[in-house]
Amino acid sequence: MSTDYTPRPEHRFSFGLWTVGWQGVDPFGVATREPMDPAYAVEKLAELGAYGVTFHDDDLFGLGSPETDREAKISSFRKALDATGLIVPMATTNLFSHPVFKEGALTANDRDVRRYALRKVLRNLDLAAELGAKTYVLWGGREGSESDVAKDVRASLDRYKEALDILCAYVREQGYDIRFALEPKPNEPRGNVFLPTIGHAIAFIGELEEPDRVGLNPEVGHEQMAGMSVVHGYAQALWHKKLFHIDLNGQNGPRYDQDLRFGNGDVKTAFLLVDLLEHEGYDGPRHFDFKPGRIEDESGVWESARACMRNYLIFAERAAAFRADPEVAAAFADARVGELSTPTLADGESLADLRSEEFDLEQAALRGAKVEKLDQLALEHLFGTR
Ligand SMILES: [Mn+2]
Repeated sequence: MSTDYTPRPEHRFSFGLWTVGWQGVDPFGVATREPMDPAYAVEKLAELGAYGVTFHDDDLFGLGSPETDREAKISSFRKALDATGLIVPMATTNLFSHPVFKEGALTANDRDVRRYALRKVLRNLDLAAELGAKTYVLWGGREGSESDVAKDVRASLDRYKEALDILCAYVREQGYDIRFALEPKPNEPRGNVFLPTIGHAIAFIGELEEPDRVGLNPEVGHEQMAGMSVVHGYAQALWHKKLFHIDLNGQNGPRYDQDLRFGNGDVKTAFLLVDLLEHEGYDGPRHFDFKPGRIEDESGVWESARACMRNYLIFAERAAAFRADPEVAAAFADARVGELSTPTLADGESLADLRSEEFDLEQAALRGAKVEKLDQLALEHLFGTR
């Protein structure tokens, strides 16, 4: 990783058009910034050192826009991609903004809405394939309910599975090199959203017809909204080989979805997450799904986008220094962190061997875990005092 913290294409940083293009509309206030032309966003992101840009269908062309208009907008976007060399690693569908999706999209009670939602995904999948996207994200923001009376959860999961099975079969039949990534979120905009955490989503994927084609796109803030450990969740997704894509941002605990720039919010978690991604060889895009503060003008938008990437590079450099420190290596050994990778039973060992083993219960119980020193060393590397 770079030590001058300058983002470059080889770092594989990507941004959603909806992030830098966010106009600042929130539940209490109207837009504070002008709409941003996607081609302009592409140029600026390339200038800043990103390698990729991602989009919802509706970020590129308004829902229901005439065919000629749609083609013109795609062509302008494509020209900007060609001119800058930026790629489209991921695309997704907006199944949440239009009022038609207010009660759900792929899991709406209204079958006609479900059929429309499926058509909308299929159409944008074709565009995603054309633009070379390898990952297709599904965030079911409206898939859920406020009332447990009015939603049959098991039927909803049947319909969610049906949709995923149809989409997987379509991608396979078309020969598209695309995998799907589900994005868990516990709530917001719905009172309760289906597949609320990484764990729920992984269990659901196991029930699909083509589970290998479906993984996760976990978002830092979403796991924290659910009160979950981000590092544990991402690590478990890696363990299941389901970490297809990531959404990096910042959040302060379980409250509304803050989408702060990466590094703002829970800094220690951000540091340990980057350590995990770098150390465990995550090789997908480093994708930011954040909202530049509503209180900023356009210069603040680019300042925060640049800072997302810079913070990632700083954390990566700090994590490498942490792992290269001999005192840290000794502290890892004292805390027996490596010992956990040794199987509990040796090869060929019998349960009789296990049962007959001598063990000084009282002595073992007295032993300290030696975690405090290791944790403090991690903090000092993060603080830059080592
Ligand atoms: Mn979010």
